[in-house]
Amino acid sequence: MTGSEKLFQRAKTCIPGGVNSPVRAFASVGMTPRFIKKAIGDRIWDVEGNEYIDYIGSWGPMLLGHSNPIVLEAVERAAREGLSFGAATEREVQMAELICDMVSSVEMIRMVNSGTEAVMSAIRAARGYTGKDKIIKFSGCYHGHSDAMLVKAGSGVMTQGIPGSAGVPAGCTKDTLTAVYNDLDSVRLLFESNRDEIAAVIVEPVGANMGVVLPTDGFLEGLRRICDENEALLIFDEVITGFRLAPDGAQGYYGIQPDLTTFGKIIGAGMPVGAYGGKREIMSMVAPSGPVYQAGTLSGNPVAMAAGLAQLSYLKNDTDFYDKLNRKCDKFFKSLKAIFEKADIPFCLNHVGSLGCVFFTDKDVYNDAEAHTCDTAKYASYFKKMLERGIYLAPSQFEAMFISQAHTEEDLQTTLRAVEHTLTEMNA
Ligand code: KE4
Repeated sequence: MTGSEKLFQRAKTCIPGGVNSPVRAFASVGMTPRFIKKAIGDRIWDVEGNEYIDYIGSWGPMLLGHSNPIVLEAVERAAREGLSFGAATEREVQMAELICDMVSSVEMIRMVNSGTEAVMSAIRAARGYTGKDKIIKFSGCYHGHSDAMLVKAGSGVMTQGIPGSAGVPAGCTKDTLTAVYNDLDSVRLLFESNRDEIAAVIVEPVGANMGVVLPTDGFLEGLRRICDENEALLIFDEVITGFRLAPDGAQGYYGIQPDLTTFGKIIGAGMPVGAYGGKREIMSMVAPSGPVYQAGTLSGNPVAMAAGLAQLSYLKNDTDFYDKLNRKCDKFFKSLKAIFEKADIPFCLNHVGSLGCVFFTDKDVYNDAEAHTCDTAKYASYFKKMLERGIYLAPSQFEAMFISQAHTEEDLQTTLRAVEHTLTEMNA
C-alpha cells in the first residue's frame, strides 16, 4: 500500500469519507486521494514524495503560489505576537481599509472564517435590509454549505450528483428560488411570480463550480437592471473570482457593481478567511451597529489577517500583475485548446484570466444542464493519466483549473506536453 492509501484507510475510520471536504476524496475519479505533505510555488508533493504541478492551489487561495516568502514571513511574524486575542486588532482595520480601497463597491466589510460564512451572513444582511425573505440563486452555482444554499448547488454537490443535502429541512430552502445561469428570462419569471418578496439575487459572476462557465454578454448587466427594477439586492459571490480576475475581481473585470460581495480564498492566502461587504447603508445593519446578528470567535484572526494583508498588498502594489498573469494564462489556454482540437476529442474549453476548465462534451457550456452533458468517465480517465504524468488537476469535471503567478512557462509547457500524450493515449 502507498502512504496515501494507508492514510486514507486510517482516515476513513475517524473522518467521514476520510476527508474534511468531499471533493478531496477523489470519489468521482475513482482513485485514492493523494495526501499532500508540502507545497512550494506551483508544485506540491504527496506523502510518497511524488511531485506534481498543482492546478488547484488550495481551490483558489494560492494566487502567488504556495509558500510565498512574503506571506510566510508575515504569518511567522504575526504568530510570534500571539495566535488569537478575541479582541480588535490593527490588522483587521488595515485589511478592511485595503479591501475597501481595492473594491470600489465595498464601503464596509466584515471578516468571517470561510466563504460559506460570508455567503450565509451576506444573505442575512440582505434579508434584514430589505425586509424580504426570498433569494434567487442559479442552478450549478455553489455558495458554500449553509442550508439555504444547498439547492441545486455546484461543486461537490454537483460532483456527487445529488439535488441538495439530507438534513436540510424544507423550511430552510422554501425561500431559495433557482434560476438558470445565463438566462435572464428565468430570473424575470421568478420576480414576476414572487413580486416584492425577493431580497436578493446571488450569483457567481463567473460560474466556477459547475466547471467554469462564463457570463454571456449582457447577463450580469441584466441582473443588475432586474434587481434595480424590483428593489432587490445583487450579491456577487466572488469567493473564487475576487482578486483573481482583476484587483477588483469580476466586478471590476466586467464593470458591474453589486450591492454586496462575498470573498474568501485569496483574501486569506491559504489561511481560513472569508468576508462580506458592500454599501454602507446595508452593512450598517450588521451587529453591533444594526439588528442583523453575526459573530465569530476567530473572525479577523490576526495571523490570518497577516497572511491576507501580505498577499493583497502585493496584488495591489504590483501594477502589472494581472496583465502579466492573464496574458500568460490566455497563451496557455489557447495552446491547450489547439491540442484538444488536434486530438479530435469532443470538448468545450472555457476560461477567463487564470481560471479555466475543459469539459468533455461536444456542447458549448453556458449553464449546468450543458455541463451535465459531459462524459465524466472520460474526464476521470484524463485526470488519472495526467496525475500519473505529474499534473494535479481538479478531481472532478465540475471544478476549475487555477493558475498562479508561480506557474512557470516551463511548467506550463510540461503540462501541455502531458495533455498531448494523454489525449493520444485516450484516443488509442
Ligand atoms: P468555503 O466555505 O469552502 O470557504 O467557501 C464556499 C464557497 C463559496 N462560494 C464559492 C463561489 C465557492 O467556490 C466556495 C467554495 N469553493 C469550493 C471549490 N469549488 C471549495 C472546495 C471544497 O469544498 O473543498
